[in-house]
Amino acid sequence: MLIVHGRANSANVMKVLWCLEELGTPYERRDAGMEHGVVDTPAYRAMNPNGRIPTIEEDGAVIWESNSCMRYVCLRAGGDAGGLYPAAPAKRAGVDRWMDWQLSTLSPAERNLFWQMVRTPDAKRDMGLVQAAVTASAECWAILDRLFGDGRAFLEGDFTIADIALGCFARRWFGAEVQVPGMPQFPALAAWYARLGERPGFAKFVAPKLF
Ligand SMILES: N[C@@H](CCC(=O)N[C@@H](CS)C(=O)NCC(=O)O)C(=O)O
Repeated sequence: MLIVHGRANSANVMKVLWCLEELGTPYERRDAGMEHGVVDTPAYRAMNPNGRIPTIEEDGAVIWESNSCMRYVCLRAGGDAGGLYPAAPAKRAGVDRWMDWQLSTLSPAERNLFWQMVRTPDAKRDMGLVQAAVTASAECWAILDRLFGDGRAFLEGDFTIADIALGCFARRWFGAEVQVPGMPQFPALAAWYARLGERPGFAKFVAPKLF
């Protein structure tokens, strides 16, 4: 049985759960992280020396980094995982680049919007950090808004794990929980986000209230 370690309200865990749902893969999820602890235990650190979530394990194999977890889940499904992870080199690289971009560019830019608005008590919120994160992440989302301006349905045409990786973070841009005055509108991006909302995996794991 494939085991997913990580609390379900983590964006990076959501990616893996949504991906598993798309594939219909059976798994067991075990809470870890924040109020659940676990991540600092020697047993967990032996699996994942970063003490971060998610970590997945199966038959002695251990994988961490959420995007690598999604790739593993797709590869074990075989073929192109029903289109989620295309096999043709140029198509696969197209998917991979958006997943790398989410990690390297989008996440550092958007982090303080989520953390300040959702995880920081009102009295301690630093609106300077919030505004800086809105500006930085809007530059990233504007890139995708322009991309979707050509009428494509998903990042690389058909739905892939790149849409899952970015969709979990788009939740942290469009969600009512993070709205602040002055956030730019991105109509083409919003239309893509609405399409993601039609997928059962999004509805089940990503749509619930952020906390
Ligand atoms: N780049 C890593 C980031 C992992 C990460 O930072 N996860 C957060 C949750 S989204 C975490 O472990 N937070 C500490 C905790 O929950 O205790 C990945 O994509 O898996």
